[in-house]
Amino acid sequence: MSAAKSRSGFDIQLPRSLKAERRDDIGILSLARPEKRNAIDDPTVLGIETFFASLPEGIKAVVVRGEGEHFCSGLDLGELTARNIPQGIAHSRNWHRAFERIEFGKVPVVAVLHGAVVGGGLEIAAACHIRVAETSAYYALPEGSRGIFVGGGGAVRLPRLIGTARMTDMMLTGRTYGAEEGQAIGLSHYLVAPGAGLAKGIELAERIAGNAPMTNFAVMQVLPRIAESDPATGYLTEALISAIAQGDDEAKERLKAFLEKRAPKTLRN
Ligand code: 1HE
Repeated sequence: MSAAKSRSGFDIQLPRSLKAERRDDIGILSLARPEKRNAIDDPTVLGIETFFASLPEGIKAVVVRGEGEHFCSGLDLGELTARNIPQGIAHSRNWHRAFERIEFGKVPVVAVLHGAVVGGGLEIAAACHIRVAETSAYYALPEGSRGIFVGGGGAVRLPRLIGTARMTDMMLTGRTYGAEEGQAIGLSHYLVAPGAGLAKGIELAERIAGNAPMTNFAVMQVLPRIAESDPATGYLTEALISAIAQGDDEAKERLKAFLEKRAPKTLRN
């Protein structure tokens, strides 16, 4: 374990496989085990949970990236053989807890993807709110060929992103998607040149950080729940959260700024 505070601005202990860095109100979490292609072992999962559970005040968005040639090769397969069934269930539940901290944590998270985004790596990416892919990125679910199944929330999140049929194909046939195909089917939101992902991720995180906090809260916490509700519950919840958001002082100031021509117009960017 290494203390992260003095160098990075984060007062937490992280395993060596993770590095945290603060750039003003943006946190950057790097998967930092490139010699194992950022394979995720138990300390890394716990470290991800700790990082997102203990984000300091003032961090308004986070970027997750991988060091080396690949974003993440998924579960550390070396650990797998040692587990029995109850331990396997507990292990999967650890991943669920950690990635829940990403999806329903304090701030929006931008994933910057390159190289292999496979297995558990794709599951982390799916838990993030925005995905930026470099053209080197490719996506796979090798669980099928390894005789196992996804265990990091992929069975819930990936069908919502790309559909059950595509996920079935990836798992049964080992089909991979390249970066352009991934962009076309909705795995990534943005596609950028090799090496340009981090800058794009930070640019997007800064934009997110500039939103009213209530808007980010509503988009992260309420929108996914509305999307999963029956329409009547969804409309009611939407009415409630939109009234709460617009009642906040920040919203009032932003609307006033627009009416007084002090705020930017909504132009094509
Ligand atoms: C690993 C892992 C790993 C690399 N666990 N050690 N994931 C997979 O099935 C993908 C497995 N990995 C690969 O297919 C390849 O490593 C890559 C395509 C990602 C990269 O290839 P390459 O040629 O750049 O690297 P490499 O030579 O294969 O790997 C370098 C080292 O990393 C090597 O160890 P070394 O001691 O021989 O140097 C590899 O063994 C090691 N390594 N990937 C352990 N994943 C919650 S459930 C989630 C379930 C899953 O994620 S299943 C999918 C697992």
